[in-house]
Amino acid sequence: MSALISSNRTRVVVGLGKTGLSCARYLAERQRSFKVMDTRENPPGIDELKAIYPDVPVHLGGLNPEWLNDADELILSPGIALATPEIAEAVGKGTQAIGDVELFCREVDKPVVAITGSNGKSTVTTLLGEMAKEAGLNVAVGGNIGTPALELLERENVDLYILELSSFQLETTHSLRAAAATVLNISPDHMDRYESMMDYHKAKQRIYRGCKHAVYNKQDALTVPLLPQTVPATAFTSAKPDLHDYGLIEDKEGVWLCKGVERLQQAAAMKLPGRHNQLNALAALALGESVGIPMTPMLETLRRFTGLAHRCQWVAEEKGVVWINDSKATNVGASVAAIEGLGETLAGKIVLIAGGDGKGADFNQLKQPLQKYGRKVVLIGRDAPDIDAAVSGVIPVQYAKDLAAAIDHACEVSESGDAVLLAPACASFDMFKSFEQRGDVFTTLVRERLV
Ligand code: UMA
Ligand code: ADP
Repeated sequence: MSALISSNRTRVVVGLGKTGLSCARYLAERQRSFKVMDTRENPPGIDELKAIYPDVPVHLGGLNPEWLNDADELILSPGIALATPEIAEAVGKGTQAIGDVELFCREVDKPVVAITGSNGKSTVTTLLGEMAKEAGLNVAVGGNIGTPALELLERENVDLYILELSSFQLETTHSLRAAAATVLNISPDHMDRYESMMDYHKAKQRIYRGCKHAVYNKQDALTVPLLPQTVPATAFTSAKPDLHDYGLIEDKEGVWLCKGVERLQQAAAMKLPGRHNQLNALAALALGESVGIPMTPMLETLRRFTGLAHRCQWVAEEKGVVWINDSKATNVGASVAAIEGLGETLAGKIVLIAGGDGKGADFNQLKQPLQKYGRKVVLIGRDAPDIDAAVSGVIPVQYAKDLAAAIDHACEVSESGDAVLLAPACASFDMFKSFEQRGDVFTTLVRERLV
């Protein structure tokens, strides 16, 4: 342990979740001294820290202002806001606040693609990772998606790093300098942590700092990089693209993913459903191209990638009806995005399976998209009557006693060209352990029903 006090610099790792533990490991392996603190009495990483580094000073159950103020550097976990009074005070006195991604950036020596946005981050991050693999690259994918960035540095012979970054992580990252960076879209999120949309926007924009190539959403002004014009940038759009941008062109054969006037592939060849996923695909193509991934393997990946589990995930197709699992739609906004995104792309209509624990939500926002794109709503779960009350004036509604009965009913009423969409607009806890279990049950039952 004496090796851990070989540096005079005083560091405090704040937070002992996944991120804090990855920082502790990283620092210890490099013989850099540090202390650890967490406001929780029993943070998730404590047993492992004690087992591997028993001599590291640890403060639990609150923040220790003395340690914070005496430190040269605070390494903040994303769950700790910079605005926390004790942190802000220390920073005001000259202590530097960084995060795990900053430590990663200081050491990484291969290109990094950085992806943020309010929605679609995990989808684009995973898709681009698959494209890079298909092209034969040794790719390391992590960040907010689950594997802390510093753990990726332990992998050998990596050609390309792909990081999903949250606004929380971007706040404490100063030296990103990504080979390619994108903000996919911006809509209100985490407003409990930000004073205004402007602050949230400012945090997201940090992803572009020092980047070699920016990719942005032409239809979302907040994603446009606030950078000098000399930095190369590519836009994506659901409209017809300009010469060097990515977009969609519709002709009598259908919708095409395009670069400028070049038709790359029909959108219908993708398994990822919905207009929002076509935008995600265009963003991934633009990012991939800017770091030299050839087009052929990228398009090949688009044809087979079925998406992440529980997020508008393609489950099956039979008799012209496609079955989609969007169990992650645990609130009204997510269901609306799925109904609109899918609805625009269908020849037929949507049979929506919804209901569960509504958390007191107002379901009226479902009315308009259901009126436009819906064939029928099949309701399950505790708060089914609340959804019924909101939408029954615009669309036929059927109650089902459980998910299996809902699937049976959806099977009977759907027609060729339709989609049956599980996007419950509710949490799952009245009937299931989690949204993941709800989605798994749906997938299993649908596949059994259709074979
Ligand atoms: N916490 C305390 N006291 C502390 C430290 C944390 O109460 O001293 C709380 C936080 O407020 C939070 C929880 O503990 O509610 C976890 O925080 P953490 O910073 O320890 O989180 P990690 O386990 O390190 O996981 C983090 C990301 N979590 C958050 O940003 C809250 C994970 O994203 C990420 O996968 C992981 O690092 C690896 O990079 C999760 C997430 O929900 C999935 N992200 C948000 C989102 O996607 O919307 C931003
Ligand atoms: P994130 O990692 O940003 O939470 P995910 O890829 O996990 O994003 O998708 C979460 C939800 O957001 C999905 O249920 C999906 O319906 C919706 N979504 C995905 N991509 C987009 C997009 N480009 N625009 C709007 N909504 C999206």
